[in-house]
Amino acid sequence: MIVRVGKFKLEFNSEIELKFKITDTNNPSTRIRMGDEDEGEPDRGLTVLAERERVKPELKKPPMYKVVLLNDDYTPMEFVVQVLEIFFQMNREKATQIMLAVHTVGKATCGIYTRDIAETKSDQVNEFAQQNHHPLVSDVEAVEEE
Ligand code: TYC
Repeated sequence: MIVRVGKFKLEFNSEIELKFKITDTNNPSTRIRMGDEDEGEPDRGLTVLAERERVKPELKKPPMYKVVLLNDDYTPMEFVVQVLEIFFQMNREKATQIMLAVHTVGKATCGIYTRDIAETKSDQVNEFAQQNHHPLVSDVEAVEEE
């Protein structure tokens, strides 16, 4: 018996068991031709379908964290606006809007980041406020996953 597998032409003179794996994932089926084409023999072979490879699960998105700015009664509004401009790259208009949201609601999100970046930003804000003798505090909160 002659078996073609890809480029190979194999000849067996007794019964055999073949085990193989289709590795070309773009082409999930392959023809195993049996019967020597060169000798004009008919193809008594078969088409083999690849078993679906267990697909690796997609990489999960990292959990995200909000940097939240908290209201207090003493930090000057102008200082809060500057903090938002410096540490969260906001323009004056956006910074003023967020500062007023904190002032009226009690807290507001200034940005969403991966954990390390959120914690670093929050630490930087708190440090900067302390250095300038303002009680302004920010905190980090996990974003709810959907
Ligand atoms: N409430 C402060 C005031 O009236 C202003 C302020 C805004 C303070 C936002 C903190 O995160 C803050 N001066």
